[in-house]
Amino acid sequence: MNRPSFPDFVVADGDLDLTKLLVALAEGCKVISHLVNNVGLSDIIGHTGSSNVHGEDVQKLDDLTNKILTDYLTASETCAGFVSEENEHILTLNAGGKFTIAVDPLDGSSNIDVAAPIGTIFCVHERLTAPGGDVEGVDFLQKGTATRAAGYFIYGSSTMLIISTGRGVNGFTLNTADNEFYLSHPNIMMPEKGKIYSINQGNAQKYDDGLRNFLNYCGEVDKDTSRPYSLRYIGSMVGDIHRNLIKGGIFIYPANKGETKGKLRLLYECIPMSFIVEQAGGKASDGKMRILEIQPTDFHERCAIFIGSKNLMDKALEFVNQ
Ligand code: P6P
Repeated sequence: MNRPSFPDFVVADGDLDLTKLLVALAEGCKVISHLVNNVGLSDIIGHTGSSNVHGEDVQKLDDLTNKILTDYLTASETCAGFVSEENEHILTLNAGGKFTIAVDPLDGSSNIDVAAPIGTIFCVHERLTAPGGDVEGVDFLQKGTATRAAGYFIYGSSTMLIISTGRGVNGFTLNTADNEFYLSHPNIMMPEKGKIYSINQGNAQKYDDGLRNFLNYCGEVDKDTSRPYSLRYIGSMVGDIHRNLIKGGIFIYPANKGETKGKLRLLYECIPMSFIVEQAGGKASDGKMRILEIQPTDFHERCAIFIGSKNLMDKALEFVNQ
Protein backbone atom coordinates (compact mmCIF):
# COMPACT_ATOMS: atom_id res chain seq x y z
CA MET A 1 0.00 0.00 0.00
CA ASN A 2 1.71 3.25 -1.09
CA ARG A 3 -0.01 5.31 1.60
CA PRO A 4 1.27 6.16 5.12
CA SER A 5 -0.10 3.79 7.74
CA PHE A 6 -1.65 5.34 10.86
CA PRO A 7 1.29 4.46 13.17
CA ASP A 8 3.83 5.90 10.69
CA PHE A 9 1.76 9.05 10.30
CA VAL A 10 1.08 9.70 13.97
CA VAL A 11 4.68 8.96 15.07
CA ALA A 12 5.61 11.97 12.97
CA ASP A 13 3.51 14.01 15.38
CA GLY A 14 6.42 13.83 17.78
CA ASP A 15 5.02 12.87 21.19
CA LEU A 16 5.96 9.20 21.62
CA ASP A 17 3.72 8.68 24.66
CA LEU A 18 0.71 10.10 22.81
CA THR A 19 1.57 7.94 19.82
CA LYS A 20 1.60 4.81 22.01
CA LEU A 21 -1.83 5.72 23.38
CA LEU A 22 -3.36 6.42 19.96
CA VAL A 23 -1.89 3.28 18.37
CA ALA A 24 -3.24 1.18 21.26
CA LEU A 25 -6.65 2.84 20.82
CA ALA A 26 -6.62 2.07 17.09
CA GLU A 27 -5.72 -1.58 17.77
CA GLY A 28 -8.66 -1.88 20.16
CA CYS A 29 -11.01 -0.28 17.63
CA LYS A 30 -9.91 -2.79 14.98
CA VAL A 31 -11.27 -5.48 17.32
CA ILE A 32 -14.48 -3.46 17.78
CA SER A 33 -14.83 -3.05 14.00
CA HIS A 34 -14.65 -6.82 13.54
CA LEU A 35 -17.26 -7.40 16.29
CA VAL A 36 -19.63 -4.78 14.81
CA ASN A 37 -19.30 -6.21 11.30
CA ASN A 38 -20.18 -9.71 12.53
CA VAL A 39 -22.65 -8.82 15.28
CA GLY A 40 -25.58 -10.60 13.60
CA LEU A 41 -23.70 -13.90 13.65
CA SER A 42 -22.86 -13.78 17.35
CA ASP A 43 -24.73 -13.76 20.64
CA ILE A 44 -23.57 -10.24 21.49
CA ILE A 45 -26.54 -8.53 19.83
CA GLY A 46 -29.25 -7.09 22.11
CA HIS A 47 -29.44 -5.61 25.60
CA THR A 48 -27.67 -6.62 28.79
CA GLY A 49 -30.84 -5.95 30.78
CA SER A 50 -29.04 -3.24 32.79
CA SER A 51 -29.02 0.55 32.31
CA ASN A 52 -26.12 3.03 32.39
CA VAL A 53 -25.61 6.13 34.53
CA HIS A 54 -28.01 7.96 32.22
CA GLY A 55 -30.75 5.37 32.69
CA GLU A 56 -30.33 4.12 29.11
CA ASP A 57 -30.49 0.44 28.14
CA VAL A 58 -26.95 -0.97 27.82
CA GLN A 59 -26.39 -3.06 24.71
CA LYS A 60 -24.17 -6.12 25.16
CA LEU A 61 -21.76 -4.57 22.65
CA ASP A 62 -21.60 -1.35 24.72
CA ASP A 63 -20.20 -3.32 27.66
CA LEU A 64 -17.83 -5.38 25.52
CA THR A 65 -16.40 -2.39 23.62
CA ASN A 66 -15.87 -0.53 26.91
CA LYS A 67 -13.87 -3.51 28.25
CA ILE A 68 -11.82 -3.78 25.05
CA LEU A 69 -10.88 -0.09 25.26
CA THR A 70 -9.81 -0.28 28.91
CA ASP A 71 -7.71 -3.39 28.17
CA TYR A 72 -5.89 -1.86 25.17
CA LEU A 73 -5.41 1.55 26.80
CA THR A 74 -4.04 -0.08 29.95
CA ALA A 75 -1.58 -1.99 27.76
CA SER A 76 -0.42 1.33 26.25
CA GLU A 77 1.15 2.19 29.65
CA THR A 78 0.72 5.91 28.78
CA CYS A 79 -3.01 6.32 29.48
CA ALA A 80 -3.40 7.28 33.13
CA GLY A 81 -7.16 7.70 33.33
CA PHE A 82 -10.37 6.66 31.60
CA VAL A 83 -13.89 8.08 31.73
CA SER A 84 -16.68 6.55 29.68
CA GLU A 85 -20.38 6.80 29.01
CA GLU A 86 -20.55 3.25 30.38
CA ASN A 87 -18.76 3.94 33.71
CA GLU A 88 -20.25 6.11 36.45
CA HIS A 89 -16.80 6.85 37.93
CA ILE A 90 -13.32 7.64 36.54
CA LEU A 91 -10.79 4.81 36.32
CA THR A 92 -7.02 4.90 36.85
CA LEU A 93 -5.41 2.65 34.22
CA ASN A 94 -1.66 3.49 34.50
CA ALA A 95 -0.78 5.72 37.46
CA GLY A 96 2.47 6.71 35.73
CA GLY A 97 0.72 7.76 32.53
CA LYS A 98 0.65 11.31 31.14
CA PHE A 99 -2.80 11.36 29.54
CA THR A 100 -6.48 10.91 30.31
CA ILE A 101 -9.12 9.84 27.79
CA ALA A 102 -12.87 10.34 27.63
CA VAL A 103 -14.74 7.90 25.39
CA ASP A 104 -18.14 7.03 24.10
CA PRO A 105 -17.27 3.40 23.34
CA LEU A 106 -20.11 2.83 20.90
CA ASP A 107 -22.06 5.94 19.97
CA GLY A 108 -25.38 5.27 18.29
CA SER A 109 -25.47 1.72 19.62
CA SER A 110 -29.26 1.60 19.20
CA ASN A 111 -28.40 1.28 15.48
CA ILE A 112 -26.40 -1.93 15.99
CA ASP A 113 -29.29 -4.24 15.06
CA VAL A 114 -30.19 -2.26 11.92
CA ALA A 115 -26.64 -2.14 10.44
CA ALA A 116 -26.53 1.69 10.44
CA PRO A 117 -23.21 3.56 11.02
CA ILE A 118 -22.03 3.69 14.65
CA GLY A 119 -18.77 4.84 16.17
CA THR A 120 -16.23 5.19 18.97
CA ILE A 121 -15.61 8.81 20.02
CA PHE A 122 -12.49 9.78 21.99
CA CYS A 123 -10.90 12.87 23.53
CA VAL A 124 -7.40 12.96 25.05
CA HIS A 125 -6.08 15.52 27.56
CA GLU A 126 -2.79 15.69 29.48
CA ARG A 127 -3.39 14.94 33.16
CA LEU A 128 -3.00 17.96 35.48
CA THR A 129 -2.07 15.93 38.59
CA ALA A 130 1.49 14.57 38.85
CA PRO A 131 2.04 11.11 37.30
CA GLY A 132 2.49 8.38 39.91
CA GLY A 133 -0.84 8.58 41.73
CA ASP A 134 -4.47 7.92 40.90
CA VAL A 135 -6.13 10.30 38.46
CA GLU A 136 -8.52 12.88 39.90
CA GLY A 137 -11.57 14.75 38.63
CA VAL A 138 -9.55 17.78 37.53
CA ASP A 139 -7.63 15.57 35.09
CA PHE A 140 -10.85 15.08 33.11
CA LEU A 141 -12.79 18.31 33.71
CA GLN A 142 -10.77 20.32 31.21
CA LYS A 143 -11.98 22.61 28.43
CA GLY A 144 -11.98 21.42 24.84
CA THR A 145 -9.41 24.11 24.03
CA ALA A 146 -6.86 22.00 25.99
CA THR A 147 -7.53 18.87 23.92
CA ARG A 148 -4.33 17.01 22.87
CA ALA A 149 -6.03 14.63 20.45
CA ALA A 150 -9.62 13.83 19.55
CA GLY A 151 -11.64 12.08 16.92
CA TYR A 152 -13.77 9.07 16.16
CA PHE A 153 -13.79 5.64 14.56
CA ILE A 154 -16.83 5.15 12.33
CA TYR A 155 -18.01 1.61 11.63
CA GLY A 156 -19.99 2.13 8.43
CA SER A 157 -19.69 1.04 4.79
CA SER A 158 -15.98 1.18 5.66
CA THR A 159 -14.22 1.56 9.00
CA MET A 160 -12.47 4.90 9.27
CA LEU A 161 -10.47 6.82 11.86
CA ILE A 162 -10.94 10.60 11.76
CA ILE A 163 -8.39 12.30 14.04
CA SER A 164 -6.82 15.63 14.92
CA THR A 165 -3.92 16.44 17.26
CA GLY A 166 -4.47 20.17 16.75
CA ARG A 167 -2.87 20.52 13.32
CA GLY A 168 -5.78 19.78 11.00
CA VAL A 169 -7.89 16.66 10.47
CA ASN A 170 -6.82 13.44 8.74
CA GLY A 171 -8.84 10.38 7.77
CA PHE A 172 -7.58 6.81 7.72
CA THR A 173 -9.40 3.83 6.22
CA LEU A 174 -9.06 0.29 7.59
CA ASN A 175 -7.73 -1.96 4.85
CA THR A 176 -9.53 -5.27 5.35
CA ALA A 177 -6.74 -7.12 3.48
CA ASP A 178 -4.05 -6.45 6.11
CA ASN A 179 -6.13 -4.95 8.97
CA GLU A 180 -4.10 -1.71 8.92
CA PHE A 181 -5.34 1.90 8.85
CA TYR A 182 -3.97 3.89 5.89
CA LEU A 183 -4.19 7.61 5.15
CA SER A 184 -7.14 8.02 2.77
CA HIS A 185 -8.41 11.57 3.51
CA PRO A 186 -5.48 13.95 4.20
CA ASN A 187 -6.26 17.43 5.59
CA ILE A 188 -10.07 17.19 5.64
CA MET A 189 -11.78 20.59 5.32
CA MET A 190 -15.52 20.94 6.03
CA PRO A 191 -17.33 22.73 3.14
CA GLU A 192 -18.03 26.33 4.23
CA LYS A 193 -21.45 26.25 2.60
CA GLY A 194 -23.59 23.28 3.56
CA LYS A 195 -27.01 22.27 2.24
CA ILE A 196 -27.84 19.50 4.74
CA TYR A 197 -29.43 19.88 8.17
CA SER A 198 -29.55 17.05 10.70
CA ILE A 199 -32.03 17.22 13.59
CA ASN A 200 -34.76 15.02 15.06
CA GLN A 201 -37.60 16.97 13.46
CA GLY A 202 -40.06 14.81 15.41
CA ASN A 203 -39.20 16.86 18.50
CA ALA A 204 -39.94 20.21 16.77
CA GLN A 205 -42.88 21.01 19.08
CA LYS A 206 -40.45 20.96 22.01
CA TYR A 207 -38.04 23.46 20.41
CA ASP A 208 -37.84 27.20 21.06
CA ASP A 209 -39.44 29.47 18.44
CA GLY A 210 -36.05 30.69 17.16
CA LEU A 211 -34.96 27.15 16.26
CA ARG A 212 -38.35 26.39 14.70
CA ASN A 213 -37.93 29.53 12.57
CA PHE A 214 -34.52 28.24 11.43
CA LEU A 215 -36.06 24.91 10.44
CA ASN A 216 -38.73 26.79 8.46
CA TYR A 217 -35.92 28.80 6.81
CA CYS A 218 -34.21 25.54 5.78
CA GLY A 219 -37.45 24.38 4.13
CA GLU A 220 -38.19 27.58 2.15
CA VAL A 221 -37.69 27.69 -1.65
CA ASP A 222 -34.91 30.15 -2.53
CA LYS A 223 -32.61 29.48 -5.52
CA ASP A 224 -29.98 32.05 -4.47
CA THR A 225 -29.28 30.12 -1.26
CA SER A 226 -29.92 26.63 -2.75
CA ARG A 227 -32.94 26.15 -0.48
CA PRO A 228 -34.81 24.01 0.46
CA TYR A 229 -31.92 22.23 2.19
CA SER A 230 -32.02 18.44 2.65
CA LEU A 231 -32.91 16.90 6.00
CA ARG A 232 -30.62 13.93 6.77
CA TYR A 233 -30.81 12.33 10.24
CA ILE A 234 -29.87 8.73 11.09
CA GLY A 235 -29.94 8.89 14.88
CA SER A 236 -26.18 8.32 15.15
CA MET A 237 -24.13 11.40 16.03
CA VAL A 238 -20.94 9.99 14.50
CA GLY A 239 -22.74 9.02 11.28
CA ASP A 240 -24.58 12.32 10.90
CA ILE A 241 -21.58 14.53 11.70
CA HIS A 242 -19.17 12.48 9.56
CA ARG A 243 -21.45 12.88 6.52
CA ASN A 244 -21.72 16.63 7.17
CA LEU A 245 -17.94 16.90 7.67
CA ILE A 246 -17.38 15.52 4.17
CA LYS A 247 -20.38 17.01 2.34
CA GLY A 248 -21.14 20.12 4.41
CA GLY A 249 -24.11 20.60 6.72
CA ILE A 250 -25.25 21.27 10.28
CA PHE A 251 -26.13 18.85 13.09
CA ILE A 252 -28.31 20.12 15.93
CA TYR A 253 -29.26 18.46 19.19
CA PRO A 254 -30.78 21.38 21.12
CA ALA A 255 -32.07 21.84 24.63
CA ASN A 256 -35.85 21.62 24.65
CA LYS A 257 -37.98 24.66 25.44
CA GLY A 258 -37.37 25.81 29.02
CA GLU A 259 -34.29 23.61 29.43
CA THR A 260 -30.59 24.48 29.11
CA LYS A 261 -29.07 21.06 28.38
CA GLY A 262 -29.59 18.73 25.45
CA LYS A 263 -29.20 14.95 25.34
CA LEU A 264 -25.57 14.64 24.22
CA ARG A 265 -22.65 14.53 26.65
CA LEU A 266 -20.04 17.24 26.81
CA LEU A 267 -16.83 15.32 27.64
CA TYR A 268 -17.00 12.36 25.26
CA GLU A 269 -19.39 13.43 22.50
CA CYS A 270 -19.67 17.22 22.08
CA ILE A 271 -16.08 18.30 22.84
CA PRO A 272 -14.30 15.72 20.62
CA MET A 273 -16.72 16.21 17.71
CA SER A 274 -16.40 20.01 18.10
CA PHE A 275 -12.59 19.77 18.15
CA ILE A 276 -12.62 17.84 14.87
CA VAL A 277 -15.14 20.16 13.18
CA GLU A 278 -13.31 23.34 14.25
CA GLN A 279 -9.96 21.88 13.10
CA ALA A 280 -11.67 21.21 9.73
CA GLY A 281 -12.86 24.84 9.46
CA GLY A 282 -16.39 24.45 10.85
CA LYS A 283 -17.99 25.83 14.03
CA ALA A 284 -19.55 24.33 17.18
CA SER A 285 -21.68 26.05 19.81
CA ASP A 286 -24.20 25.27 22.54
CA GLY A 287 -26.31 28.07 21.09
CA LYS A 288 -24.65 30.72 23.25
CA MET A 289 -20.91 29.90 23.39
CA ARG A 290 -18.18 27.83 21.73
CA ILE A 291 -18.41 24.23 22.93
CA LEU A 292 -14.60 24.16 23.34
CA GLU A 293 -14.76 27.10 25.78
CA ILE A 294 -17.27 25.41 28.14
CA GLN A 295 -15.72 24.54 31.52
CA PRO A 296 -16.94 21.00 32.36
CA THR A 297 -18.14 20.52 35.94
CA ASP A 298 -19.33 16.91 35.81
CA PHE A 299 -18.01 13.85 33.96
CA HIS A 300 -21.38 13.06 32.40
CA GLU A 301 -22.87 16.50 31.95
CA ARG A 302 -24.90 17.14 28.86
CA CYS A 303 -25.03 20.17 26.60
CA ALA A 304 -26.95 21.50 23.62
CA ILE A 305 -24.98 21.36 20.37
CA PHE A 306 -25.07 23.17 17.04
CA ILE A 307 -22.14 21.94 14.91
CA GLY A 308 -21.28 22.30 11.24
CA SER A 309 -20.49 24.46 8.22
CA LYS A 310 -19.95 28.16 8.78
CA ASN A 311 -22.88 29.42 6.64
CA LEU A 312 -25.44 27.21 8.36
CA MET A 313 -23.99 27.80 11.83
CA ASP A 314 -24.09 31.59 11.41
CA LYS A 315 -27.69 31.47 10.16
CA ALA A 316 -28.87 29.01 12.85
CA LEU A 317 -27.29 31.03 15.69
CA GLU A 318 -28.80 34.22 14.22
CA PHE A 319 -32.27 32.67 14.46
CA VAL A 320 -31.89 31.09 17.91
CA ASN A 321 -30.48 34.29 19.43
CA GLN A 322 -33.08 36.68 17.98
P1 P6P B 1 -32.63 10.84 19.35
C1 P6P B 1 -27.51 7.85 20.00
O1 P6P B 1 -28.30 7.29 21.04
C2 P6P B 1 -27.25 9.31 20.38
O2 P6P B 1 -26.56 9.38 21.59
C3 P6P B 1 -26.48 10.01 19.26
O3 P6P B 1 -25.57 9.18 18.61
C4 P6P B 1 -27.60 10.48 18.34
O4 P6P B 1 -27.24 11.63 17.57
C5 P6P B 1 -28.72 10.81 19.32
O5 P6P B 1 -28.50 10.01 20.48
C6 P6P B 1 -30.10 10.48 18.75
O6 P6P B 1 -31.05 10.87 19.71
O7 P6P B 1 -33.28 11.45 20.57
O8 P6P B 1 -32.82 11.72 18.12
O9 P6P B 1 -32.98 9.40 19.10
